[in-house]
Amino acid sequence: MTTGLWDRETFVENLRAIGARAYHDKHPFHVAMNEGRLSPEAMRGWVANRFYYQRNIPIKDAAILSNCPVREVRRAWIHRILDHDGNAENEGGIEAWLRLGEACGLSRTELVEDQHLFPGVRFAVDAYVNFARTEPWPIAIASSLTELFAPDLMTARLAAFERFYPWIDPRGLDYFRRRVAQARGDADEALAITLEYCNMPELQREAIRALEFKCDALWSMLDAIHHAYADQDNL
Ligand code: AHQ
Repeated sequence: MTTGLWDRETFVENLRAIGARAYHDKHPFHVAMNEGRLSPEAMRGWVANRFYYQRNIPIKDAAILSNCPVREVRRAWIHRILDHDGNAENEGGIEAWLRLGEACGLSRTELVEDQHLFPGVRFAVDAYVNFARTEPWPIAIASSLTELFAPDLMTARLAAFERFYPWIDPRGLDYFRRRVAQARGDADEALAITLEYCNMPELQREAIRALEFKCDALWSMLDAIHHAYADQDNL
């Protein structure tokens, strides 16, 4: 990569190249999921462990807000908390994920009490929250740009759930149906902020490293889940 300031197109190209190489859509566990090769036990394990990620997203976003002195950015970013925590009108993503758990045969208690949480998932998610707490707010925002690659993955996942996992009550899939559009909007918003505020060579390189870090966090969550079910012959 060159040493000077990248123009917008080059910066976006370099960000997208990280996803093309390292986003978790290529992880063998997601490949197996989207090919319909996961057992109900492995699917339930993934739903239960991903709940720990989902419940920490608003905490991560509140950390970014608490570090950000720019009112315009806070006004744009703050919706992410209610997107997950919900309010009187909208149940929010955490509630929708609990319903996904019930649709897979997990109780709300099992998810809320993290009864199935693997150490590797806890550590990856906690590392992401701590990254948001300790990195400069534009760099923490850049780490959310994995969402540039999420809509295609979630669309493929939805199709796979409907085709290969009919035992999952389809009403539990509301989370993903809503999230495809939300992820597109989130990614556009985070990209605009990153392009505007990562406006020096070193900040652009830090944004690249933030996206690499986040891809590694998502990847290592799946490593822990994949390991737990690796004895199954189709994984
Ligand atoms: O459901 C996901 C979600 O709410 C978020 C928030 C966002 C962030 O702030 O880092 N990232 C993210 C992601 C969600 N789903 C993942 C998936 O594979 O279902 C993808 C993940 C992401 O791409 O970062």
